[in-house]
Amino acid sequence: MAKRMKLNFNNITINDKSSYRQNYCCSCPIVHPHCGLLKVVFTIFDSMEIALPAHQKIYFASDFHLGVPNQAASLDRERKIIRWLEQIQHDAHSIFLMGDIFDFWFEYKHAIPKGFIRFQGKLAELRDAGVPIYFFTGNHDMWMFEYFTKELSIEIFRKPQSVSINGKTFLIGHGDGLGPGDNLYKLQKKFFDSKICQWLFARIHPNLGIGIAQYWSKKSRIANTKREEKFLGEENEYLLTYCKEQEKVNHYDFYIFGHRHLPLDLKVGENSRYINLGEWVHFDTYATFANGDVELKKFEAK
Ligand SMILES: [Mn+2]
Repeated sequence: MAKRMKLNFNNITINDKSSYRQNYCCSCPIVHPHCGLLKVVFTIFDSMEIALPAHQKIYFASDFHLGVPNQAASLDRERKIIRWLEQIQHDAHSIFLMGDIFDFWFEYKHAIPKGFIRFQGKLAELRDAGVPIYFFTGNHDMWMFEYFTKELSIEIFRKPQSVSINGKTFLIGHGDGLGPGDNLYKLQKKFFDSKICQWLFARIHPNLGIGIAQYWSKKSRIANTKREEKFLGEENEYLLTYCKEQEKVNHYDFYIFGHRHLPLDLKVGENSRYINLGEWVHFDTYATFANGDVELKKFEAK
């Protein structure tokens, strides 16, 4: 039985399962009875329930990539994000920040990286005003540990989460490492996620460690892409493939992910949609949930 834990947020219950459970498509856990191949393993995700009052909205955004391509451009983007937070705070029931918020982040035992102070201040103000903020780690900021939770009372999630809002079901997460292929990345993620890797990185002096990380960061896709990402077609959008596979096992009304850097609103099944949040370097897109529906929007759309 899952242990139910009441958090200090209004109208929100989090099912705190002590371990990850896995669900198989039939009784044999390893080999598929029809094709003989290793079976796809589906995860039953930890779940959260939210009761959303009629006059409020839930906001979702991801991939701010604060820090790239340089300090001046990042600061402009940070100010834009603050304008967005100021605009939404009057009706925000809660805010889901869904990964790659920072292009690089590492918490040392007694120090955090310089910068992004306006953004952190704004998050503090929202939290102090009672707005719940949920922070999902992305592949660029997976090294967030306890600081945001201790300093800002912001819950950190490292894996996709199943959320029920007024009876609608959501699967939400950053989106990295899901779907077919990209095995090298999945292996890398396991390594970077490991305690030993994090312990070793923390032993490097920050002048060097953060310097190396920023060098790598500047080589990333988003720091070097002059134009936005393009739609690859339904067959080649791996997160859509993931949603369709997941839908065979567990139905969700909405799948909300980031990571793809392309705002998308695609049909997964008859009553199921996949929404990608885009990013804030080219698109400035975010999603809202209100009145039983998810809408993808652009901030300061011309
Ligand atoms: Mn990203």
